[in-house]
Parts: sequence; structure tokens; C-alpha cells
Amino acid sequence: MLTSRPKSFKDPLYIARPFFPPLEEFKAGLEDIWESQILTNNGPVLQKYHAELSDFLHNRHISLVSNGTLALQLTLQALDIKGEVITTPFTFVATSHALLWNNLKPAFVDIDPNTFNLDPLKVEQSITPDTKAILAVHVYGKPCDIKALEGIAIKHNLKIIYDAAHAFGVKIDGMPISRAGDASIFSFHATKMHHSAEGGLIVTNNEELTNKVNYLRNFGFENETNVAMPGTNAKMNELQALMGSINLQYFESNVRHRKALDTHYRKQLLEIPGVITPELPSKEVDYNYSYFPILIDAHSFGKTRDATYELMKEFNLFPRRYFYPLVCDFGCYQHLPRGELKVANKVANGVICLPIHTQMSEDDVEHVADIIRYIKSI
Ligand code: T4K
Repeated sequence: MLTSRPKSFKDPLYIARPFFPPLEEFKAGLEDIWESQILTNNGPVLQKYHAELSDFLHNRHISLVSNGTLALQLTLQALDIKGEVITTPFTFVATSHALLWNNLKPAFVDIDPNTFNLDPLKVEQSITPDTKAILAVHVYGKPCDIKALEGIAIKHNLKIIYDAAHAFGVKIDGMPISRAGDASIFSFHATKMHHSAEGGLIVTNNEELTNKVNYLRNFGFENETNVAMPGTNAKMNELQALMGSINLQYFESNVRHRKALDTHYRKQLLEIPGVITPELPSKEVDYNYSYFPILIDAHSFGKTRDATYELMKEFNLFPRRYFYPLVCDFGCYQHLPRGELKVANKVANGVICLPIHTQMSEDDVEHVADIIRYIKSI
């Protein structure tokens, strides 16, 4: 048990820090761009990154776009879904914003207490004649119950789209998670496990869908004289692609680094009453360790989640309450119907995502644990 107050972190410790590759490698890539004089519109660096990702994901049908939000919007648009879409309230707002941007109606359904992902049983109970699709999220990179969700989708003739923004690199039985469903989207935002500063990716097994998304990301142009559909501008540029392409080479070593931090956190937090560390995915999953959520049980910890969160900031420690409030509680969603969201409310009211990123050391993890122990003791 700690008696003295731990020091504050010298520099702020944030939930995330982008991985920065060696500057020399980026500079060398910039020289190639200067040489090519191409900055965007399907340039050579984008094509190289595309090929590398296609290899990495064992899939030819991929589309790079400028961010994860547009990846979702374009996918929903290309699938031409109309009506109601079952989704989770325990996610980043971009998930349901993409539905509203496509004039689709989100139907918020409760989550599973272990995975924090959509509860398949409740999904099936919530299907109405208006339901046309399921938009599921692999929250924190932990896979949804894909088998159950796919079964429901087939039985009720629904499309299924996975928001895999957190799940880049995750595999199930050795296969990339993006093999499931009608499509999966990834975010390559700076705070993500793998990033291109800003960026997004759409992965599908459906060639036609990829073709449509490729039109949509480039104004709908089919060729110089024909526009096939009213598209938008969602292209990834050469600088983003360069960052992504270089970072991809560091992906595996970054996962190893994060795994070591995750293991150390679990050891350090094990015996603090009131701090619950959700389980890792089961052994058939190669996980990416993209987030480190804990749940604060106010009764046994002796402080509320919010008090704990605020006190942490006094130590120059800046975790985040991903995902609180629930999306359906934001002003622009409050008018929408929702089922009973008992689990989602409980998790959203207890969660704190602790910092985990490649600029952290195991000493930092011990320091975070000391601060949590101290907060409990005061
Ligand atoms: N679906 C899901 C499930 C998602 O979680 C997201 C995005 C999306 C879809 C949409 O994908 P994108 O359109 O973003 O590609 C962050 C990210 O901006 C967002 O990408 C992410 N999810 C979400 C969970 O987190 P904020 O507003 O909480 O991030 P921010 O700027 O407060 O950054 C967190 C901390 O990271 C900062 O306190 C400091 C540090 N940081 C951040 C940036 C950007 C750095 O050290 N350097 C940086 O460059 O949303």
C-alpha cells in the first residue's frame, strides 16, 4: 500500500501518442515525392501502400480513403442501404454519424458485458420490418461475436458492416478480421495502432462494392468524360500514404511493445480492489493491444470513476473515458428510440482507457499504477 504521493509525470502522459517512424525514412520518401511531383490522385506512393496493405490483409478488394469516417460513409452509400440499422451506442460518434449522413436510422442495441460489443441475442430481439443492416464495432480491437452476428444477418437477410476502426492487424484463427461481413472499415488516424496521420480503409470480398467506393471517393468519375454517380472527395494523398507505408513496416514490433505494456498493466493492477481489467480476447485471436480499458467499481474502489479521472489529471496523466457518454445520449441522438441499454450504461459509467502507446515504458505503467493506488488511498 502506498503512503506517499507519487510524483506527477514530467511530461503529460496522454492516452495515445502517434508512432513516429525514423525521420530519415520519411525524408527519403519525401525526396521521392518531390521527384515525382505527384501529391495526390492515386499517385505512386498510394499505389505502393495499397499493394502492401493488400498483401498484409490477403485481399485485393481494398480502398484507401482520407479517414475512417468517410470510409464508413462511402461503404454505407455504396451498399445502398435504406431504413433502419442496428448499431451500438458504445462507440465513437463517427459510427452513427455515418448512418445519419446516409439518411439511415440508427437503432441502438445493448452490448455484451465481456466484449463490450453488440450483444447478438439483443440484436436479434431488436429486428423490425424496417431493419436493413447491422453496423457492428470491434470496440478496442476486440472482435464481435462474428459467428452469431453473421448467422442473424443471413437468417434475416440483413447486410452486415464492421466498424473495425480499432482492429487493424487483428486476426481470428490466423485470418484477418476483415474477411467477415459485407465490408469492414479501418481508421488510420494518428491516434490509432497503425496510422497514416489521417486515413481510412475499406475492405470487402465484393469487387463490385470496391469499384463503387472507388468512384465515390473520386467525385464519381468513371473516366474523363463521364461521372457515374454523385461522389465526393475522399482520396488519400501521397503524404498520408507515405506515412502509412513506412509505419506498416513497424506494425509487428509496435504490437509487441504494446503487448508488453498490456501484460505489465495487468500485473500491476491485479490487486487493486475496485479496478477491473477486462479480459483479453480468447486464444484464437491475435490481438493488437490498441487500448487498455479498466472499469472503476466505485463501491470497492472508494471513489467514483469521474473523481478518479479528474484526480489523475493532477498527476499530468490524461486517460480518456472512451466511450462516455453513450452516443445515443448526445444531443443530436436523444430523439431516437433505443432499447434497454443496461450494460452499455454500466460500462460507459465505469470505463477509463489508460495510456498505451509505443512511446511508453514499463516504468510509465508502474507509475500509472502507483497513481491509481494513491488515489484509492486518499
Ligand atoms: N469508428 C470508431 C469506432 C472510431 O473510434 C473512430 C475514431 C472512427 C470510426 C472514425 O475514424 P477517423 O475518421 O477518426 O479516422 C480520437 C480520434 O480522433 C479518433 O480517430 C478516434 N476514433 C477516437 C476514439 O479518438 P479524440 O477527439 O478523442 O482525439 P484527441 O485529439 O483528443 O487525441 C487523444 C490524445 O492523443 C490527445 O489527448 C493527445 C494525443 N495526440 C493526438 C493527436 C491527434 C497526440 O499526441 N498527437 C496527435 O497528433 O478522437
